Amino acid sequence: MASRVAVVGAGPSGLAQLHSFVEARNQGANIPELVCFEKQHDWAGLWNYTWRTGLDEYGDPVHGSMYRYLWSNGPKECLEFADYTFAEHFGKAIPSFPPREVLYDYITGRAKKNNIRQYIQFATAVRWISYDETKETFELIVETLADGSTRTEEFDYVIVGTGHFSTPNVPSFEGFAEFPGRILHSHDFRDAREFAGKNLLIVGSSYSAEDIALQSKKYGANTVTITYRSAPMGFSWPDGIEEVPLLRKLTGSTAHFADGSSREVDAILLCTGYQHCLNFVEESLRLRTANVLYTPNLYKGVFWLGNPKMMYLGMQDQYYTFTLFDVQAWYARDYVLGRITLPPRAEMAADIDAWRTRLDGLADAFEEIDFQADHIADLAKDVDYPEFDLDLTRENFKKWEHDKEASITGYRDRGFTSPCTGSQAPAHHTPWWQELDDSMATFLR
Ligand code: FAD
Ligand code: NA7
Repeated sequence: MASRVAVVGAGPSGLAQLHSFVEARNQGANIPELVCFEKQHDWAGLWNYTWRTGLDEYGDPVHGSMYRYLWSNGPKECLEFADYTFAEHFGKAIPSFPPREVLYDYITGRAKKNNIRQYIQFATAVRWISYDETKETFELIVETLADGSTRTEEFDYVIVGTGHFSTPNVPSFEGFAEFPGRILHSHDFRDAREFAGKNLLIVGSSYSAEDIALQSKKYGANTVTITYRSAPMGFSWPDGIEEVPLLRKLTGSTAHFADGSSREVDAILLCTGYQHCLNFVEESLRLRTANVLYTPNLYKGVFWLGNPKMMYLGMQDQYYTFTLFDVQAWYARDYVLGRITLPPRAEMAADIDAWRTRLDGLADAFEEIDFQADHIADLAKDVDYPEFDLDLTRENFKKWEHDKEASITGYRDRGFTSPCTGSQAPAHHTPWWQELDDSMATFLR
């Protein structure tokens, strides 16, 4: 039985980890000492909105990448906690695509129910994680941000849940240095109203590009041009949004594209994704990966191959989010509690290889959804995470993909069936494309 477990980060992943241990304790298990370090002042990670950009009040990079008026981009019926349903939290059925504040309330609602806060040291950043081979323990150097004091603490296990959508990937293009308008990465995007009346250029063709393009138009941008590197998203965009091939260069405020076309733009938004930044982890324990559905070197997507007492949660690209973090947390917990024994290293390596080979062969989003659902099933079969209808979530995600093809401005008006309660979500009272108020009070009205 371990004596001390460090959880780094109190976002949805870290909270899932703490919650899983408390659930085991509620069922009579002895649990180790838990210490969660969270560098922000509050919990829920990215869902804890901040107006700040750049550096925070302590000179640290701001973690937050979420923006005002952000609504869930997938159905809530694909991320529902199996042991804490939306119906339980809100006391009634709610529509399928809640705004950020509603999901924040839901995530923190479960954490409050189990009094998780007691384990978290806020405004405390982990600066370095290393492993002492002789003592067989981890050493964490942590900093209390308020006074800059540091200390070293020892742990038997470390579970890192620090997210990977906070350190922007920022490419440069010819002419950027002379561009007369604002150039920013989606990490620093906060309020679409800033671009009302403007002609916006968006670089990228994934979730951020899609959502920020729509949102900017919704809140008054004059035109939005989306420039793609590999392929266009290909949705039926509303008037004023258009996709063009990759940006070649800027001359002044004129953007020139690979197909020879050009247009005048007032501001440029780089929706070019994020980097996994785990620079507080010593080299031999540090995950290095692109944003993929199955990372190298993590057995079951969780256990560091070189030392499985070092665990990572939520490091994959994500169709599934909270459900994935939950089953990963349950699995990590059961390993720490000695309920699960991991196979020898060669077997773990072969298992990772098999998943990654399958990943290489995936043809489309539908196969990717099944792949990540299978990852969840692979974990869930070994732990006592409460049952829910995983196959229904696959169907929900696939229907969602079709809904987006049918109407990119209307897909959030659809309702889905809960994999936990079987109940059908009601329609929102106002179509998303017309709804400018994203407050919880208005959403739940
Ligand atoms: P995070 O939420 O990033 O939390 C990590 C925590 O670790 C943070 O609180 C951070 O402060 C802390 N931390 C980091 N470094 C340290 C350190 N060194 N020491 C101490 N603490 C540290 N998912 C959905 O399901 N639906 C959506 O609609 C959706 N929209 C998204 C929109 C945007 C713009 C982005 C960027 C992501 C979105 N996501 C969405 C995905 C999101 O990644 C997950 O929902 C979820 O927030 C991931 O949880 P996490 O705990 O792994 O990471
Ligand atoms: P993603 O999903 O990692 O996508 C990054 C996009 O940026 C992708 O379309 C890339 O093009 C594009 N990209 C990256 N580098 C470049 C350069 N140099 N030039 C042009 N385009 C580039 O990140 P997102 O921010 O969209 O989504 C991450 C999370 O945030 C997600 O969970 C959302 O819910 C919110 P590619 O297609 O590879 O050619």
